[in-house]
Amino acid sequence: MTSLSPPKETFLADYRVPDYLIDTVHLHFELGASDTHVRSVLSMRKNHQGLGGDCVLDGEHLELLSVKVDGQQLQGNEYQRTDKSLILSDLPDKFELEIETRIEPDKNTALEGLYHSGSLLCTQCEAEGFRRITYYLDRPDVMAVFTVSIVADKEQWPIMLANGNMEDQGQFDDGRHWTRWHDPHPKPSYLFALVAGDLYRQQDHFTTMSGREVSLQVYVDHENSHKCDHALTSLKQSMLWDEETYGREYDLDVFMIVAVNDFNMGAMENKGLNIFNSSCVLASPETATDADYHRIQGIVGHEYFHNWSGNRVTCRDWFQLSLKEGFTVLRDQQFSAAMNSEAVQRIDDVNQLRTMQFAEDAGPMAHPVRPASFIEISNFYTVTIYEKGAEVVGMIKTIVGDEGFRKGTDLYFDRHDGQAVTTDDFIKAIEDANDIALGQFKLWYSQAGTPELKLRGHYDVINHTYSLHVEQSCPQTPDELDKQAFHIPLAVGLLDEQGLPLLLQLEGEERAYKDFTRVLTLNESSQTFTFINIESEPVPSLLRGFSAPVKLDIPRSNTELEFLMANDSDSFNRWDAGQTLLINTLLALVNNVQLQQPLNIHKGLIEQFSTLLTSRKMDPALVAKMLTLPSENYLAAQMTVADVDAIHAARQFLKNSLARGLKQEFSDVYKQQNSTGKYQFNSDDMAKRSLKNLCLSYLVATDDPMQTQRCLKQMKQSDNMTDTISGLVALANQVGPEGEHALRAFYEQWKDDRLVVDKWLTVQAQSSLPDTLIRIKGLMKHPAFNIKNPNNVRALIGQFCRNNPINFHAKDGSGYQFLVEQIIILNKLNPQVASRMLGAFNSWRQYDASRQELMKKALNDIASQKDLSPDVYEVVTKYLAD
Ligand code: 0A1
Ligand code: ZN
Repeated sequence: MTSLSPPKETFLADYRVPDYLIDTVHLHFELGASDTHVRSVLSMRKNHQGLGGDCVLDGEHLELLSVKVDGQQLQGNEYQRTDKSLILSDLPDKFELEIETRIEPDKNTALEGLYHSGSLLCTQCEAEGFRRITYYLDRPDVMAVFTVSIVADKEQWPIMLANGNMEDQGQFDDGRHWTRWHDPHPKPSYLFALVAGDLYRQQDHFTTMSGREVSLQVYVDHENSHKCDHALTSLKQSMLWDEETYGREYDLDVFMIVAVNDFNMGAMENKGLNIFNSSCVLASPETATDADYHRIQGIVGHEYFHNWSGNRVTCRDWFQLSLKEGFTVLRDQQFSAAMNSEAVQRIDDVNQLRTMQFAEDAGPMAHPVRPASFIEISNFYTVTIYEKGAEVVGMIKTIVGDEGFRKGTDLYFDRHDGQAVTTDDFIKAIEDANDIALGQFKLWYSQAGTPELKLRGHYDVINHTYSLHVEQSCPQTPDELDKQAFHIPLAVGLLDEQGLPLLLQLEGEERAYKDFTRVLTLNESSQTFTFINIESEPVPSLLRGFSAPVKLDIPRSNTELEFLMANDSDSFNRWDAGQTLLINTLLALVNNVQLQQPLNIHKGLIEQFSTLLTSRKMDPALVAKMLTLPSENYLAAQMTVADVDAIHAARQFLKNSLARGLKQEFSDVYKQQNSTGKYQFNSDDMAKRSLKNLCLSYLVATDDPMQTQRCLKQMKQSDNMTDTISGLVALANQVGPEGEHALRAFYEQWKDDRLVVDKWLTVQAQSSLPDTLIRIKGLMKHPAFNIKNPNNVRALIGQFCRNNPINFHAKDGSGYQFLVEQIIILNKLNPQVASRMLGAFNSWRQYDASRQELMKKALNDIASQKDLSPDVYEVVTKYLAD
């Protein structure tokens, strides 16, 4: 975990094929919580494409018990060992290597390799956790067929699972039992998984498109037996959707999902044995919100889709991580859109990209979708690899069209099944299937930074033409100063003064384009597109559906934004126009706060909101999205020097003004949308709840005591967590005894449900009330909190530092100091989680001089620690670099 000299950087340019290959692996586990014995038998051979060096096996935190080559025990002087490897020399071309190691799962707080979670034993091997189980060629381009046998005490661990199909099982006389699993599909070590414990199993089945029966099994703690239905439904939906949309069929007899309480990430796609953070799989109406249901559906889909995009076709090296992640995120986004609302899905995805990924791209950790180097690969499970990666694949889909994309992915899966490949191989398959060249497009993989488009329209009254002049640029990023022009698909439409779509015909074209939206190809730093036969000055609708992950610079009046908000046929752009209007309003208010001038908003905005609220035509979910104010973090990113206090004051002012100006409307809509039926997870009901609870949040902002009563009543009557938590959030952000009472009662009711208790922590961590940090420090000593549990850490520390700007950025630096203390503790316990928490300092250079000074000191305090993990070392040094 720790290192004294600076950890080593790994470069993509240094990639070499492996010197040895592994055909089959036989693993034998004798499980014990404090002492697990692992025997690994590898059939290996020299790779004639390799350079022919020694055989260097990766291994960390292992006690080596024995090494045998072709049955011959090696003496200590016949191999070399470092703290990270086992080196064998003078090997024959083909041999059997047998290694025995001992590991200590209950000392493993990093949660990589084999570890304890409650009474369960489970593994996490991506990216480099397998080397904590045994010595191995722990790299994704070494693919082998695994057979795994497990022996353990039957009473303590009645269920024992590994990848693939179960071949056999049996009992010993001494109370132990055994199982043997075989996975016929060659796989890299990062997809290995093992689980043992006393678990409840819920089963279902799925018949694949070729008629094969697959047993579906979800394993959870017994107390959660009533929370499996949604995951199983989501799994069946995913399997069917992937067959219908991508032609992908499942390939084993069984598909298992296991829920564990201690997990560094959301979930893991181990072949046939997905391991999930319990928060991403368990759901019941009383304990999970609509957002939880939605996230679970998406993550179950995501992990399932990896079976093809990641497992059958995997990554050659970790620089190619986005090959599987970007593509799989795109697939899960498409799936979620198909299961729910396409428009809402796009808005949520873009919102996340803009708030999180744009900030990453503009900060010290900026990296391309295919990075060129890393110190710790765990630091690269980022929004850039995942979300921007998905946008990049999405742009390819836009460029080649839906059919062309399907032809391309079919060829990709077909051509590379069973291989470990690169993003270049992916592009090549799309190019070959569509007979196009994507050479310039590949810059999206190698250049970091968010491109900016400067757009200027000009209407020529005499010639009836509308020309759009576009200049693209990309800001410098730490890794690279000069950027080349990207290939950017820019989807546009034009509206006439009634808001009706115009036919689109570019100069030189014989006839108008078939659709009212067309994709312009930007591939130079400066270009002009001239539309002809335009009878009067149009209003352009630009970057429809957010067709590329770029920022737009286009001067727009409030009137024009209001026009688009009301008329654009592209629902994403309607929302976006509304957001731009709100951002402009908020930034003007921020300015007035800073100048200590009176605050006011123009009447037109209230009228717009009123029209939206009372419109019966629009999907209530979309209305709710449009009425949601941009977050304080996103507003901060729009300022040259972020002023947290002014932003908070301005946003609060706008919220209160809208609340007071539209109190009656909010109240009416609240009542209208307040359905009394039993909870169901479906788009219509979710949409209603989202609008209703948005209205509630505005109503509470009127400071009318009646609204407090409304929250209490909602909490009391609610049969679902969505309504309950909305009431609680409103109360917890309000001064007065009701919030305290509600929090206490909520905890009493839910103290035995750890996922609900995490929500209780989050509500308090996000409270904008001034005593929040004191409260959080108190909560860290509460029995509900355990710093070794990543969900607890994220719910309390993570939410405070990332989603409570007004308190985290307190002028006295108390928020920063608090985070430093936690990172120092976490660095020793769980480096991955420590490094993620550090992310709260990503934008530290964006704040005023005195806050910058305080954050710099905080970062230096971390950097000066002895024994920094590579994870924290890499991020902190990048943050501090000039
Ligand atoms: N491949 C998983 C993400 C994941 C990555 C690393 C993990 O442990 C360090 C765990 C999960 C996914 O994309 O879902
Ligand atoms: Zn993934």
